[in-house]
Amino acid sequence: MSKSLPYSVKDVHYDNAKFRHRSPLKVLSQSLLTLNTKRDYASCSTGKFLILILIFGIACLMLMGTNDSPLNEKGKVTFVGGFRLGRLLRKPPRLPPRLSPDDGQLKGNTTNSPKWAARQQSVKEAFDYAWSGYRKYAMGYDELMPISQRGVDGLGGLGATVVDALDTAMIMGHGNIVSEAGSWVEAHLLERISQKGQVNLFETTIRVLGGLLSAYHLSGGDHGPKPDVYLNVAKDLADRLLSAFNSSPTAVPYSDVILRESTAHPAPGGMSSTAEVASVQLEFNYLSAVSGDPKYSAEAMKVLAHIKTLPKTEGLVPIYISPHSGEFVGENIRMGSRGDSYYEYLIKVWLQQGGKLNSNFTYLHDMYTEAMKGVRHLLVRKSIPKGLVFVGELPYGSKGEFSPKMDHLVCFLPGTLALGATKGLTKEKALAENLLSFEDLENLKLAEDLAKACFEMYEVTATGLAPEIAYFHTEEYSEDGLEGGNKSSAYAKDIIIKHADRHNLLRPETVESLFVLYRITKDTKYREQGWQIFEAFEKHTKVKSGGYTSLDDVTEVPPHRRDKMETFFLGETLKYLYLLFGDDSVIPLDKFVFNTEAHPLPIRNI
Ligand code: DMJ
Repeated sequence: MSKSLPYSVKDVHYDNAKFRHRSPLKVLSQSLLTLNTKRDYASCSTGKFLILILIFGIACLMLMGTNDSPLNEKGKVTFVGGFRLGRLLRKPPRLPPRLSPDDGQLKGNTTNSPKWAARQQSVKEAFDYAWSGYRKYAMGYDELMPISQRGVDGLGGLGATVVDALDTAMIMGHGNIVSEAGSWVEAHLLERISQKGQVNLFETTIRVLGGLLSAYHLSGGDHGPKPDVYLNVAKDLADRLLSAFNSSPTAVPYSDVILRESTAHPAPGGMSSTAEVASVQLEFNYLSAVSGDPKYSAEAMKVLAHIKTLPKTEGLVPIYISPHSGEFVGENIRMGSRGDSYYEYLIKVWLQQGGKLNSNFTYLHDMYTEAMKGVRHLLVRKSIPKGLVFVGELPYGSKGEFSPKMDHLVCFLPGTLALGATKGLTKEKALAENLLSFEDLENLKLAEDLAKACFEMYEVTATGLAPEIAYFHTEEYSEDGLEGGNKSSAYAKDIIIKHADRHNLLRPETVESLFVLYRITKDTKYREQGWQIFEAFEKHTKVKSGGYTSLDDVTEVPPHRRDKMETFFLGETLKYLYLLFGDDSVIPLDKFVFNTEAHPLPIRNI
C-alpha cells in the first residue's frame, strides 16, 4: 500500500481517537467495580438500586447526547437540550494520530509507474513555481498579479492563496511551503479576521474555512504550527460568518459578512445565489464534528432542510434565492455559475454523513437523484454534426427556450455524477458487489459523455485550453466564424466560442472530473487528457518572473494574458492534477469528500 501522502490518511474515521467520546457508563461501572469502598456500597441493596437509577439516568443523557443528526425526519433541527447535555459529558475532541512528513515510509509510491510518477513530479514543481511567485511578490495578499508582480486583495484580504494552497502543499509533501504558509496563518490570520471588512460568506467558507479545516485534518504538525492553531482560527472565522445566518429573517443566509463587526447584509439587489447558500454545509458540519459545538452544522443544515420544502422543476432550482422571503427568485436554471455546487453538495453532504439510505440525511440523496433525472430530461442535448453530449441552460424555466450554453464551471458535473453513482468505489468493485442502480448506471454513462465534451472544449482551441463558456451547435442554434482555432479538432464545428467568452481563469473543473473518473473507471485516457491539459497550462500560462496567469483569449497563439493567478489554481487545479497522476490510496474517494474548493474532509464513519 502506498504511503505517498505525507500526512495522515488513516485518520479518516470519526470513530478514531479524535472523535471518541468518554463513556460515562463505562467509567462509572469501572470505578464502582474497582474501588473497595464502592464495592461495599454496591453490596447493599439500597446502594444497588441507587446505582441502577444513576446508570439509567446517565444512559438516557448519553442517548440524547449522541444524536448524530441535526435534523429529524421532518427536516427540523433537533440540536437542543439533549444534545447540549450530551456535550457536557464528552471529552473535548482529541487531535488525530499524525504521520511525520519526514518519515521515510511516506515517500514510497509502489503502484504508480515511473511515467506517471515523473508526471506527478512535474505538477509538484509547477506548484512550487506558482507558490514561489506568489511568495515573492504577493505574500499575504489574496492573489498574485504575476505580470505586474504584485499582490491584490480580491477576496477580502485574508491571504486566500496562503490558505487555499496549504493542504495542497501537505498532500504533495512540500514541507517548506507548509512551514511558510502555516507560519503565516499562525502569525497573521486571526488578526486579519478581526480587522477586515466585507467578505462573501461562500467564498470565505469554501476557500479559507475549508482550507483551514483540511489543513487541521491533514497536518502532521512537523512543519508549520500545531494543528489546533488551524482549528482555532477556523472557529473564530466561522463564529463571525455565522452572522450571515443569524441576521437573516429566514433560513437562507445573507451573502456578505463584515468580519470585524460580526454583522451581515444581503448582496446588492437583495438576492443570494442558490449555489452559495447551499455550499457551506460540508465545512460547517466538519467544524461542528471536530469542535464539539453543533451550532455551525445546525445553521448550515437549516438551509438544505428549507430548500427541501421549496417547489422545484424536476428537482432543478433557480439560481437565485431571497433571504427575505426564503423563496427562489426568477426561473433561470443552470448547472453553471450560481447553480453548480448546490447539486454537488446535495450528494457530498449525504456522503459526508455516512452515505446511508434510511438516515436523517436521505432527503439529500433523494433531492440529488431527482435533480439528476431532471438534468438528463431537461438539460442534456447532443451537438451537431459530431454528437457531443453537453448540458445546456433554461434561462426562462422549463417552459422557455433551451440555451445550448455551457460554462466551464459545469465540468464539475462529470466528477460529481461518477462519485454519486459508485459512492467513491471503483466501478469494477461497485459492479461486482451489485451496488449500482439503474439511475447510477445512467449517471455514470452521462458522466463519461460529459467529460468528453469538457475535454473537447480544451482540444478545440489553438492553445489547448478551454474558454470560460462554450456554445454547442444544434438544429436550433448555429453561428459561423466562432471556432476555437484548432483546425484538426474533430469537434471544430460542434463548439462555438463567442468573443466575450474566450478567457481562461486556470479553472479546475475539468481536471477535477478527470481525476474522479480515473479513480472510478481506471481508464488511463483520463490521465492522458489531464496531462495534455497540464502541458497546455505550462506552455501558455507560466510567467517567466514567477507564477501562472489567466488568459484573455484561448483561441489565439500566443494568447493575450490577463494579470491574475486565481487562488484555486493552487488549491484545486494543481491538486487534482497531482492526485490524478498519483497513487489511488492517497485521499481515497470512499473516505473523503472534497469541498467545492478541493479541500478534502473526512467522511463520517457511522
Ligand atoms: C471554485 O472557487 C469553486 O470550485 C466554486 O465552486 C466555483 N468554481 C471555482 C473555481 O472555478
